Amino acid sequence: SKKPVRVAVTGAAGQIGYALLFRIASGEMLGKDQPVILQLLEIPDEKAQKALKGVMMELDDCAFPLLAGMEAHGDPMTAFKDADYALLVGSRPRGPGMERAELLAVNGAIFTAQGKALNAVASRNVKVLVVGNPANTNAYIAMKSAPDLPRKNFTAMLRLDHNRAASQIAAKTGKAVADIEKLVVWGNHSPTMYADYRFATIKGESVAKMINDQEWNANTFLPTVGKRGAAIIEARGLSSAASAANAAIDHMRDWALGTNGKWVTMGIPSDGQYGIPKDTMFGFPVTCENGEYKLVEGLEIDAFSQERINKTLEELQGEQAGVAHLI
Ligand code: NAX
Repeated sequence: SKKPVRVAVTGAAGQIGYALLFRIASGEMLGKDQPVILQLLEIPDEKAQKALKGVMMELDDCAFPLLAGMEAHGDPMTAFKDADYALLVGSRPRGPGMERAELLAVNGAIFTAQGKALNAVASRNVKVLVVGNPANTNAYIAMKSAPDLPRKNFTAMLRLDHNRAASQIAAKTGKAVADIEKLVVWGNHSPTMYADYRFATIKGESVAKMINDQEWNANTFLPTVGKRGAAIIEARGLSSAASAANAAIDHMRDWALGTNGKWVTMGIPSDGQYGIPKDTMFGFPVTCENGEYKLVEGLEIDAFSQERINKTLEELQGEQAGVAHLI
């Protein structure tokens, strides 16, 4: 049997944590033959630590055969020790009346500390996924705070946007969501993201030709995907949690186990492709193989797409400028 791998999860007592940990422990993320040790981080606050203990009691009560160990932590320096995977979910949500700059500053402090801790104690091959918002910029801060780790180890979650886009396309075309390939979401995990189905196919047929409605694309599809998070809050009274956890599982599983040539969307540090400045943590189409992602290069960018890409890039550059003093 395989040697257990160490999976660190932050914000482990939160909503997404509750939808995520049980699936990691049951083998849905890294495979049904891969034992895992969960290294769970919460803020040192007594209430959060107590809630975390409660979640761990429930994990115990599942008697998962693949759960080889479990630890509670209040400090990233111990939580990330030898971690092979790190899912950075915990962050400070925007409070009432909180300015964007303030949000960036408090999260900047969290992700510089966590980046430094990963740099100091994690496995040199650690695969990091940042879920906590603003996800792209938090991932950028963590990457910049971990100079001894390869840049490519740091990613941000765009997969929820990708899955949301796929689901909208399936509904529009009346086709099975499982048959959609070559979908891309460019840019920031925010309403400015650009979900792009120009290359997408369903059983080899062009989705763009099937839909053939630029008005729907610009005025229904993109706003629906972009504002889906707000629509969930409006309906549920709470932000997306199970779908976010599901996207995190999809992202990590595909990165670790491969996509068999299929495209998926990951937020990764740019190497300058598609005119995106180096190091910008940007949603791109990738394929994964042998534990590495590879950018899909050479796609044609038309005028409408360029305009959308510029807009989401501009937003990200604004966020990066807002945290420049931290890194
Ligand atoms: P919750 O508020 O339910 O849980 C967050 C947990 O993180 C809390 O238990 C809190 O104590 C903990 N935490 C805060 N700071 C921490 C730190 N420095 N170290 C360790 N733990 C810390 O939020 P939840 O609904 O679980 O959402 C978590 C994050 O995901 C939020 O930032 C949210 O905005 C973000 N999301 C990102 C998505 C994406 O697609 N990238 C989609 C869903 C979600 O909105």
